[in-house]
This record gives sequence, structure tokens and C-alpha cells, in this order.
Amino acid sequence: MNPTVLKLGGSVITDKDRADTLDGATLNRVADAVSEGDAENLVLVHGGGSFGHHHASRHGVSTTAGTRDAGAAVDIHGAMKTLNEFVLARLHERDVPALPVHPFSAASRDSDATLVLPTRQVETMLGEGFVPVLHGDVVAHAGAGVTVVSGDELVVSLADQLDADRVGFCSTVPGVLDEDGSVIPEITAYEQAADVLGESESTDVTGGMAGKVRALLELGAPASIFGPDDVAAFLADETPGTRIDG
Ligand code: IP8
Repeated sequence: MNPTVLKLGGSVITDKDRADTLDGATLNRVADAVSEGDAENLVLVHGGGSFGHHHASRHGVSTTAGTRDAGAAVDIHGAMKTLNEFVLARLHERDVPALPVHPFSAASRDSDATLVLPTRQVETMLGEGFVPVLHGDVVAHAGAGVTVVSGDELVVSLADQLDADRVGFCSTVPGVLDEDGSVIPEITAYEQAADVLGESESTDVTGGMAGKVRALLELGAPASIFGPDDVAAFLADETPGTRIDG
């Protein structure tokens, strides 16, 4: 069985309105679902929420705007490591054998911004029965200093390199919603979602739901976008929320 990659959205596990603040209740619910589900061959990735994004915007750093200020880079990275420690602690409390993987120490971008993410350590951890937990971070970027790498980019790269069977995105919403607020069960082409998502073809891959849908349509594996209540169903091999399969 090939790995499953599950992203926990930063706004799911943190309180978006307060810097450096967890949404502890939701993180507990998600950690419960992971501990009760099938954690074999599972790779977790979490986003930045009010930890990474707060510090990145304070320093004016994004996926495209870099910094050459080492202190700023370490500040953003430090916030993400703190969040990662919280996530690991909640998983360890539930006996999930989670290990940290900090992309800053391993990944980079080349001068055309392509992400280079080594995965041998992740594969070895999986082979030894651990659950690697990566996170959105900063990375050295040729020609730009240090830029942000989003958890979504990490998921796409991991899914591709590990030949993942399934990819899940736990978001604050229960899926991709149509005009009436109902979950669209399946998206197989970008045009299907473009109207309701109201974003242009040029949307950055890390920018919002439209960009996410487009990146996921290009993945070799089916992906699902669902809310925190559906993590257990996803790990039980169901396809909650919106299934995206190009
Ligand atoms: O929340 C962003 O990760 P994302 C990470 O997955 C930082 O976009 C450092 C802002």
C-alpha cells in the first residue's frame, strides 16, 4: 500500500484571529481521529495558521517575496516549529508515533522557484512505522534569499514523489461549496469549480481554494477536501467532502 498524505489546514488547528494561538479543541478532535484511524503509511503536513502567517506577514515574506534577513527567517521558522511541537505533543498524548520533519533544513527552491524536497528521510520513517509530520515553512530560494513554502506545495511534492494513493485536505469548510453553500461531491475539471470559486485562471497555486483545486487536478492521486469532522471518515478510506480527480 502506498502512503496517504493528509494536510491539516493552519486555520483548522489555530485561532486565526489571535497570533500564535492554537485552536486546541479542534486540534484535539483531529488528533483523536488520527489516533483512532489507520496511521500506517500516513504522512501529515500542517499549515501555518496564526503562527507562520502572522510572522511571515510581519516580515513581508511570502512564497514569492524573499528576505535576506536571517533573523526574520529564523523567526518565521521558529513559529512553525512551535506549532509543530504542539501538533506532535497532541499526537504523542494519543500514542501516534509522530516525528517532526522541518522543511527549512532539507528543502530549497531553485531560481525559477521550483521546490526541491528530499523525501528519503520521510520514506525511511514510514518504513519504520512512524508518522512524519511536515509543515509549511521557509526555504532558501536561489536569487531571492528565503521565501515561504506552503503546506499545500509540500503535499503536492510529497504525493508525487512518494506515489501516494490518497491525498486529503482538512479545511475549515466541509468541501468545495457551490453557490448555495452545498458541498460539490466531485470535481474532475477546473472549469467545474472556476465559476463558483470566482477566481481567475491565473490564481497562484497557494492562493485559496481555486488554486488548490487546480493543483490537485494535476496530481496523480485522487484528493479530497473536507472539514475537521471528516478526518476519521477519510482515514477509514471513505471519500468525504469534495473528491478531486483529474
Ligand atoms: O498555511 C504557510 O503554510 P500554509 C507557512 O500551508 C508559513 O500556507 C511559514 C507561513
